[in-house]
Amino acid sequence: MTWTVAAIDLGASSGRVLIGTLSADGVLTVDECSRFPNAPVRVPFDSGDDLQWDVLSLWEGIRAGLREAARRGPVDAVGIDTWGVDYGLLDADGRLLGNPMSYRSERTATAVERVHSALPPEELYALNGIQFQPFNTMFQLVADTCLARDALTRQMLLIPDLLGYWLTGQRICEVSNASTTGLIDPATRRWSPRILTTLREGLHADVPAILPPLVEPGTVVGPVHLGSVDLRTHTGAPSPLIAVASHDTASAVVAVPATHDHSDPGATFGFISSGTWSLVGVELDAPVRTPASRRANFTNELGLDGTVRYLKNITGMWVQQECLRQWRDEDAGRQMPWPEVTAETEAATPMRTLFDVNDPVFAAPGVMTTRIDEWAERAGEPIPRHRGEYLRSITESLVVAYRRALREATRLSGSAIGAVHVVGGGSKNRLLCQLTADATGLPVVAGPVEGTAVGNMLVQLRAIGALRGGLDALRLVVERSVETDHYAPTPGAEVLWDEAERRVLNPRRTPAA
Ligand code: LFR
Repeated sequence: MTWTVAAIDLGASSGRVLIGTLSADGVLTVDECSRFPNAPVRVPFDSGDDLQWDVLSLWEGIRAGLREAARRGPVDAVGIDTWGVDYGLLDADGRLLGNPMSYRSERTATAVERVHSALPPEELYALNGIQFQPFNTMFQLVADTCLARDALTRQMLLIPDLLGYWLTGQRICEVSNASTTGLIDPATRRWSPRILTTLREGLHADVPAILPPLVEPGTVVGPVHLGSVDLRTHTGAPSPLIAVASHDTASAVVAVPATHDHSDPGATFGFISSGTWSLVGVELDAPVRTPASRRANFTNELGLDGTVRYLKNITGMWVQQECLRQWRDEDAGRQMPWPEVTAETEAATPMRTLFDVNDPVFAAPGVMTTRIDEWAERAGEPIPRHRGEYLRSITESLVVAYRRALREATRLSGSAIGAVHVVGGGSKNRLLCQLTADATGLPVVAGPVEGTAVGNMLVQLRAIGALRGGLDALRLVVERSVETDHYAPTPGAEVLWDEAERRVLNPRRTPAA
């Protein structure tokens, strides 16, 4: 028998509904059913502006996508994955109190200070193992306690769980995404009592009162109600919503086709989930919460089946996406086509300008070329002269960050990496993958490009009994189903990247404060 599941997969720049069909011989095929745009929207208030998510247009996109899925045939299950950390607040009737804020909204500076004065960063990291990011949910929630809507708030739902509530009426909090809140103890996979008490008693932020019950990925949430359209399984029952590994990165890591492709059997795999962000790290059985890990800003997010995703957030394709947006605006709406982006990147002089992609100056939306120029000027790097040089510099600077993160992940976790798997959009970027192999001296396996959706589907398929086994069994399905591209490191290339890393880490001139 064949099984069909629908994955709702929302990223920071677009949302999709995809259909996955598992054939009788265990091969998964993925078809896009619908795609809709997503971007944080700048909205003014009395003394400034916020970046908010247009969650209602996402909801419309999801409903239209599911209707299309139902039109194509039976749907045995539905699952949702999205970016992490952000949430909606509900009142006592379950009504959404406003658009969810985007993690790119700069509104947490005071909240970070307040949290850190109650729980110093070292103590916090020893409890939650989560890298410091000013947008971690805990800081956003503390910032929200100063707003008028706080008085009305009865519940917090992370984005996938909010959409899941709208589809099923059930309120839960799936644990892989909950780990991005900074409120979870990654060893117990439960809310951290110490953190919650400190927020409530030390900061008068009654966060514990608004948290829904935690569930592990694979939990059946409830039947999906779509209003006028019936979503039905092959047996005619209402299609269930499955809580998948709802943090997009967690789903992407499920879909890494790593089972037996390492030359060294003692080695694990490194992963790069490459999209708007690049999430770079290794999969572990237990969290690493050492002081060295905190200083390197590594995070212990939770994965499927008790795993820990030990990784670092790297500003990924974001800088390039913002440059392309900027050039489109400057060119009266003309979008630079992909073949042109690739050709100009490949033609530009290698290693001309390098910068630290993780510098917070690149976090907010806006004109990136000026920020790259300023960074380069401060660091004594040449300023890019044309688009190709900007694009090349972004790609190579990303590779420097990948190499560094993979080396740190190995050192800090004590694991050896046999191969690096690139999943997501970046897996189609040949230059990025080859340079990653060169810079790390490791073989790179690229694909699936639909990593997040594939991981989402695999967890659904296992939950409804269409697949059995652990992560290895799920990853075997990916190996069988997806063609991957393989890149071998160019002999001797690694040393060039030693110098590249030095230029980024120790620029000739000290950047201005
Ligand atoms: C990737 C991602 C990252 C998270 C960032 C913000 O899409 O989910 O893992 O740190 O978005 O939520």
